[in-house]
Amino acid sequence: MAVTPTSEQLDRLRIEVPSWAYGNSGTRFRVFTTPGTPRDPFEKIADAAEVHRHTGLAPTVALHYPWDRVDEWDALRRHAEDLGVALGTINSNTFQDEDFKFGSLAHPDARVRRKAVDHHLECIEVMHATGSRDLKVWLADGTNYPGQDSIRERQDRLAASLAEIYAAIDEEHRMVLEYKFFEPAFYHTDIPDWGTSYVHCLALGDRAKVVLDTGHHAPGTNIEFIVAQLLRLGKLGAFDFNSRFYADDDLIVGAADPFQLFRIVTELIAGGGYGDPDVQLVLDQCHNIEAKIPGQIRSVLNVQEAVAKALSIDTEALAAARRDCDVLLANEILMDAFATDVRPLLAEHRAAKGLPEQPMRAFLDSGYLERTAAERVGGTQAGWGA
Ligand code: LRH
Ligand code: MN
Ligand code: MN
Repeated sequence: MAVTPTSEQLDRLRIEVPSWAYGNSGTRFRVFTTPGTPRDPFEKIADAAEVHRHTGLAPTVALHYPWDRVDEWDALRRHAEDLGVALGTINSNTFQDEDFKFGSLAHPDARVRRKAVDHHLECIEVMHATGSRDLKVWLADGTNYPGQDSIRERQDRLAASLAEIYAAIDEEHRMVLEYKFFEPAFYHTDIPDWGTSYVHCLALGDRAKVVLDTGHHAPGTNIEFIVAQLLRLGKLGAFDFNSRFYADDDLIVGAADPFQLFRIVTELIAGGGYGDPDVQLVLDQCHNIEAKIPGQIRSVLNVQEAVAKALSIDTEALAAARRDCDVLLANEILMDAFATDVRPLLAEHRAAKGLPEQPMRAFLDSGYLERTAAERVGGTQAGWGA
């Protein structure tokens, strides 16, 4: 039988939402626009604040630089605070500049590497102004054809570039390094897997940690194993949550495979990462065809449901079944928790905190979408294809 999570356990959930989820996005075929799309970072923050207002789960917003660039960072920071949220992770961007066609931090030309390192130094300046803790580095670096460049030399250049950036972050900052096994490079990428990210982080120091984006693995990869291992090693810095059917689809987390999400958060909890501010849970998604704020609300609620189910595992009974090597019982205990309908419990939990029991309904009834659609004309793209 499953157990009931306490409200103190449920209260430990914090999810960071990405500014780029509120902008228009699409595939390489077309970007469809949505009425009321934010026209600048201030409006993106306002939209993100709606997610937190209705769910109480999303107190910080990740920025992508220079997709999000403002003249007055202080003003953006105050704007966020006035709306009850804070600015979070700063994501660097080394994939949309003409100079980065053949790579950035691993590029064969020292001039280009200098430019890529300088971009990160600029991101660190932004972090000072926004009060952010984490610098998230994801690189599009890699090659398309065997022989195109030396895999080994690219690793050495990458290590040197990362070391220079790491030396520039403050004591209270962290560098979180994301891996991805393909795209936009298709033969090899320079940080394809958690192991490669891990060896670079290990060389850099304690404040360098691995980012696990759930859409960045080969099909069939056991992601919860990676979660368990990185937690064991003290090197899991953050998640980028999304779901995928085929490639890096960036769909709503928990939409494609809710059982996988449950297994991932089960390992997160078991490994002591749940509620630990050093393991940041971030969404990295695009809402190409669905409404964006509701898409984000659905996402954080999906994570909350998965967490509540994982907290419903009878851990004592599970430990006993494992000791007895009772395979079927251990599996049944886990599946009991997964099969539990946690929605009534979560509605009660929200009501007790003065939040709407049904956040999605409350948001749709608030008139925010209609208001912003009337007020905002000419919303911007998230950055993809911009
Ligand atoms: C790359 C990625 C990375 C980027 C984001 C927009 O696929 O996951 O995290 O910063 O998408
Ligand atoms: Mn990502
Ligand atoms: Mn991605």
